[in-house]
Amino acid sequence: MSEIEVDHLVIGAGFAGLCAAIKLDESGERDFVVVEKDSDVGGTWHINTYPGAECDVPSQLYSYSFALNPDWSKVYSPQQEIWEYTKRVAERAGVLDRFVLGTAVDDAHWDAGRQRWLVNTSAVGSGARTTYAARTVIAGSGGLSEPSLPDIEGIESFAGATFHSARWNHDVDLTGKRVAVIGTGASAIQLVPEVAKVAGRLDVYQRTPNWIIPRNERHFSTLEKTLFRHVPGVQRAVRAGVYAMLEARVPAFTRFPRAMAAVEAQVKRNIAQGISDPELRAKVTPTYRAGCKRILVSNKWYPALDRDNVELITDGIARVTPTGIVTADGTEREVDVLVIATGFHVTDPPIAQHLTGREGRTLADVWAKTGMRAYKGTTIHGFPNLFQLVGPNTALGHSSMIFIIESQVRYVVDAVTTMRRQEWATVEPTLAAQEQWSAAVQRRMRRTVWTTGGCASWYLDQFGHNTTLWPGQTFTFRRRLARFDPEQYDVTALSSVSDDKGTPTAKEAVSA
Ligand code: N01
Repeated sequence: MSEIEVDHLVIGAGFAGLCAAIKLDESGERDFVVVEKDSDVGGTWHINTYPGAECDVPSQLYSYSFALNPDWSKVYSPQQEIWEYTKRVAERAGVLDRFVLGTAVDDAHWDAGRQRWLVNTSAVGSGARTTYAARTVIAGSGGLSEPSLPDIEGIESFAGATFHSARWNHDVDLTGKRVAVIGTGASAIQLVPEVAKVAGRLDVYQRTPNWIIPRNERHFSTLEKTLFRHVPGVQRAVRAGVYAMLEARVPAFTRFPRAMAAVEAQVKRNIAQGISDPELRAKVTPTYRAGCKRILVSNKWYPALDRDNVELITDGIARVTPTGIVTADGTEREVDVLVIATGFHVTDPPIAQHLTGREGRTLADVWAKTGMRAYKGTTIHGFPNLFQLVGPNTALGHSSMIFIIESQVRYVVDAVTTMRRQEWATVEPTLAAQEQWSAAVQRRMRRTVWTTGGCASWYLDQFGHNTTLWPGQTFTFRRRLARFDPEQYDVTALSSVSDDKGTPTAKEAVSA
């Protein structure tokens, strides 16, 4: 197995990994590789190709601040456009020569003697293995990358086609078929209206209804796009307006959940407009406070449920048989295709099983005991020189994750350039710093709608703590991460032990 020394190894080529690569490069930190198991850049926007996949954050904000796109076709961009945008940004930035696509990170462990992460990778398909010895690892593998499959009796016995929303099988023609969709979250509400148009019959299995607000759906006019492209400041002003509008909603989530009553009234109007049957209206009306689970955005979901070929089933699923689904009341509905839209492993990210820190324990082991914890959502005690993008308590339910990613990447780049300047080999947050940060975040959770709203959600971990979301405005997060703060870290100087084994640099190896 070959070994390559690099300064930085980035895991994942989605929005987070790509941002890290671009900003490392701009800062002069050019000796890095980005290892991505998928065959292209784009992360979730390359992988999620289910029909109807679109962003539910307005396009003007769902882009990098350093790469505005005047050509978005619509207020909410479709998946293909966002994926093409990430490709374009990567090409223009000139960083693709250091991307190792189609290669999975098998495991990574901290080698204290060499003061490096040893990262074992294997090429998808050929299985060819390469080890990278990296000073830092920047994990951008995403919180929504590993499908969570439901533990339903008999599901593996189903004889028809079955696939997860995030692994859509385009070879299966749904025209005229009997299709079942399990789950009614953000992915399901986008794909169900599209599948309903072609399926013979569509059974939608709902465990809990969501609050779904209407969306301002429209295409940008040629005049708007011309202004965005040619008149300085126009697009930035629109973006700032969208940002301010979304941030204005934060207090209702974090401090005044009762204000969500206004959202609930708006959703009820949306339901009344979309659904004629009172019984069906009752089934889709949630009984918990809006915002407790992610508020969804759609004009198509309720009308889709109202179609004659669609049935919303709210009896729990008892088991799956080779030919269909049996609900708790004993009814069996036969289906040809089973679509699993049950979300992702969020509070137990699989990448954590593959990272072994200073004390020989995996991050998954550490987090199994404490829940996910990281200093500023980014660095982790016991895991020197590891930077986690979209780490604990950095996700958002109200705005664009790209703002958070850029904030974290600034912090990481400041950290690695400080390390180089100060000739530090390692930085690791103190346990006290990490604990204080986590405790402060959890204190802020107490009044939030995610804690008080009366729902079970994937934001919460096995201890009932919300270790997923940032409980505040995004500009507060950015301010807290404005500069790397070595006073909260244990640092070690570059060791006298040379680890330069004359192995090729990242750029030489990738282009070889
Ligand atoms: O997943 P989800 P998703 N039996 O976890 C149900 C992002 N996203 O893929 O609510 C039966 O939201 C579960 O029911 P319940 C976005 O951040 C963004 O839809 O737990 N049902 C729920 O209905 C989003 O939040 C966009 O009771 C089971 C559904 O499955 C995140 O991805 C678009 C079950 C899972 O919903 C995840 O969305 C799409 C079981 N055993 C997604 N287990 C954008 O537009 C789970 N469910 C940016």
